[in-house]
Amino acid sequence: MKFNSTIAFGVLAVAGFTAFAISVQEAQAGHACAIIAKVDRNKDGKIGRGEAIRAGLMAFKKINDDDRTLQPHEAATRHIGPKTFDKYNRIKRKGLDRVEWSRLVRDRFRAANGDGDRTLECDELKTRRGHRLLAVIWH
Ligand SMILES: [Ca+2]
Ligand SMILES: [Ca+2]
Ligand SMILES: [Ca+2]
Repeated sequence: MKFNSTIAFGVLAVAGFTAFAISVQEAQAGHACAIIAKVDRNKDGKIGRGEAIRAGLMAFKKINDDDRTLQPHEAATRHIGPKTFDKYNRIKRKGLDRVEWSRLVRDRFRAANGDGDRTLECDELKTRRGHRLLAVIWH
């Protein structure tokens, strides 16, 4: 009985991951700009750095288990490989904490902001770098 429920949980976990993967793919395919409506606190139709970091922290909460940091397998669901993980994980004995995660989000925001102004516009979210930001703020 216990064995069966373990399998059922595994199936649910995989189903959940697949559902997430599809939503990110959908976001990247044609609805990249849909995230703007979701995170645009000041209603200017663009994503500011603070808005991106706030959204990033909501994504953090979504993918984290009940501890305080992200382990590599949790971060991997957001296209963060071992090298990137290690680069941002300054305090090595734990996973990525909220401060370290926010640095990663901030750097991806900056990288995606091709025109160098203060905000991300819809077209900037459709680029490869935009997708990389999307992966860490989608929630
Ligand atoms: Ca905004
Ligand atoms: Ca965790
Ligand atoms: Ca911009």
